[in-house]
Amino acid sequence: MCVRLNGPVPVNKTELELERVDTQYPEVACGGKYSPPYCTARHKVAIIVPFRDRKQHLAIFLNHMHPFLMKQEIDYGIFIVEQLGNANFNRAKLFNVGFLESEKQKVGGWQCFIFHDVDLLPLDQRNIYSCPSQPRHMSAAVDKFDFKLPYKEIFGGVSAMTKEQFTKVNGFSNEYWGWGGEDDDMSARLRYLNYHIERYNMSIARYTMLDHEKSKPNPKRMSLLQTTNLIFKKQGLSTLEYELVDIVHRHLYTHIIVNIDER
Ligand code: NGS
Repeated sequence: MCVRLNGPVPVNKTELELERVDTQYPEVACGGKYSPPYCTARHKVAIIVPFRDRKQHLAIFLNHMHPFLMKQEIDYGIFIVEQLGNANFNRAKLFNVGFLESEKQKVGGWQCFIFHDVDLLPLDQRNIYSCPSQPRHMSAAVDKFDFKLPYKEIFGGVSAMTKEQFTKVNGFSNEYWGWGGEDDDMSARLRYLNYHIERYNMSIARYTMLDHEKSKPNPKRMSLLQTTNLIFKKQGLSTLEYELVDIVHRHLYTHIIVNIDER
């Protein structure tokens, strides 16, 4: 590490135009990639962000994340995975798509994956975007929850896994359509393989959440969670199906656009 990282970082939540933000940060290479010029980065990190209909959030997110990550001197790329159509949103399946597609890019070789909601912004520069030896739940202290951990097993919001950890648990489940449960399913997958979830200290793992309407909860989430231990090895990355519509290399992000069907 070449620079000293201080704690709190300012947040700009005012309305921003995505097209305008995309003209900022000349240090970032096409597709939202960055490598520190004067140090050899210890980590090669892909940030995977599921997305639909949140252009304003995306502008604020990119405007916050690039300067934040560049200061950490990591080698990183930001991948925005957009679900087309009006079917229920499937956050977990989009993570699986992002994992596979980011690997297929010309600049691949990611060892560490950060699975990131677009509406969460880290507030402390010491919250390093890397993957330790155990999976890390990054967004432990969110303002919406009064900066307290809602429950011990929570793995939602922002989480980090190595390529090996993610592959061993067979990625996320593809079956969670609508809000809730998919992160608990991943938490259970990790538990079944004897991983334990790590967290930074609550004074570091601080995030602010952007305002949005509550999404439609998935009525099947509790029953799906009952089956995780029986099916996780057979259902996940290994059974992922999607139609890749386009990949666009924008300045501040790689835009992966997909159709996924709810069956
Ligand atoms: C739990 C959900 C998780 C979710 C967490 C926090 O109840 O998927 O709330 O949600 N689990 C179930 O519904 C089974 S939040 O308010 O941050 O959107 O991550």
